Amino acid sequence: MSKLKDKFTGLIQPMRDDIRAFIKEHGDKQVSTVNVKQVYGGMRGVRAMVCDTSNVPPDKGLVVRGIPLKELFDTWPEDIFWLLCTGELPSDDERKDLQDEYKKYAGVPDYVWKVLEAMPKDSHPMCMLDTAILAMEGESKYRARYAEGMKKEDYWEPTMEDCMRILAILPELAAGIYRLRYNKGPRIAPDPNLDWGASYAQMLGLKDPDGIFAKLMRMYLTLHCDHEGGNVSAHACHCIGSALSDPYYAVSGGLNGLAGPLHGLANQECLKWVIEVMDKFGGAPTKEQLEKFAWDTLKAGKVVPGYGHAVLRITDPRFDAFLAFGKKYCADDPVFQTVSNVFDTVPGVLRQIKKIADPWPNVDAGSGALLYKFGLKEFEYYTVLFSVSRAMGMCSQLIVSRAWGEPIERPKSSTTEWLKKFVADNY
Ligand code: CMX
Repeated sequence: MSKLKDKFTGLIQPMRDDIRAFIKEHGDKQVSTVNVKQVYGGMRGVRAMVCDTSNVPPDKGLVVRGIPLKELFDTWPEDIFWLLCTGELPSDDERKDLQDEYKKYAGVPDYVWKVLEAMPKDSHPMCMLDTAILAMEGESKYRARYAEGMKKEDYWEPTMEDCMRILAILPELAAGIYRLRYNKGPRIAPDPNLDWGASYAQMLGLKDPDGIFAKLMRMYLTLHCDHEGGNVSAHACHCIGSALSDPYYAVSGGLNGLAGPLHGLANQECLKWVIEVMDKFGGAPTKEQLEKFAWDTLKAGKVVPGYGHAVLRITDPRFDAFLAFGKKYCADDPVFQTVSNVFDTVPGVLRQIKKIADPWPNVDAGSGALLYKFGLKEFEYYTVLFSVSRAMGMCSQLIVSRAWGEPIERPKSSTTEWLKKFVADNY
């Protein structure tokens, strides 16, 4: 048994007992109310689901299992997955065991490459990634065990096994998609001596003589790991998983949500916006030029990508981490300087628009400039990097929900007619 499985096994019964006792004693206590605006407004702020892997206080940003993200900036992604699942950071020994598990589960099957090679040459890399994960569904241990009549208490175990397989192949799969989609030459085989993040960096095949890109990749994969349960991708994955669809279905489905421009795709849109403004003004623009470009974007009815958030009301700490990394390693780079100047300018513009609840940068505002600097210039690929990391959050959330026995998700919808009648009858 892997050390992660072993550790998690010990956590399950206390977690089940705790949740069951809590529901039994306090099940009828009210935690949230819902008004008409929220019903029509994407359920914003409605507390109606559980996620114990992380939470996002609006004034703090991501907190992973009680640890604020700013204390985790230098943590390796392997440690983050362990933390998400167990609530504790691993020892060196435990991290090594998890890395060995990834190696055990590694290896993208040939048929997956054939599926990807058969897709149209201009397929979006997110569509390729999600298709590839779905194509592997036949491997699901969860589905096989369910068909054999596995007991409900055991659901988490093959869920974890499927998740380990998905996480183990993701860097190789994502790097292979990069090389195939952008004609970068043959795929690069994984180096078994490298960690999860460095191995992904190496398989992308970009020049990295000083190992700084590998460092960036580790940080990138750490920062994007999870963002509580209600965001589109986590929620989609969770909802699919609640029907007991296996993790291949659920993670692929969740990542389809990440591919939306209001969510994970904003990182491709963001750097595009920065490059457009630089092209327009022939280099790093002045503050006045940036302000005008932001206003022009807004007047054209478009969003300024990378700014605003459904939950956060501060500068995203993930943005802070990228900004600090950029200041350390690429302070002279004009694209990075522009990103930094956008940060000094755009919030002042967005603050003047009353309806915008959060004028501050989110995670997507800073990462692209750094990737660009290290030669990863294909914007459309950026959400794939986000996905490799976010799969850790999705997988850990699936494992935890299966472990405590969360039921199928089924909120009640209403027709507009019903809502109008309800208001007329009751107010
Ligand atoms: N530029 C222009 N308008 C913005 C804006 C921005 N950056 N942020 C919010 N608004 C607008 C909304 O579009 C909305 O307008 P309408 O009422 O006309 O539809 C209004 O302000 C109110 O929105 P809000 O309550 O502040 O924000 P929401 O919770 O509705 O939406 C988000 C949040 C992220 C979708 C929105 O801020 C946005 O579109 N930002 C730009 C895209 C982006 O960066 N997305 C990535 C988010 C991080 C992630 O999930 O990966």
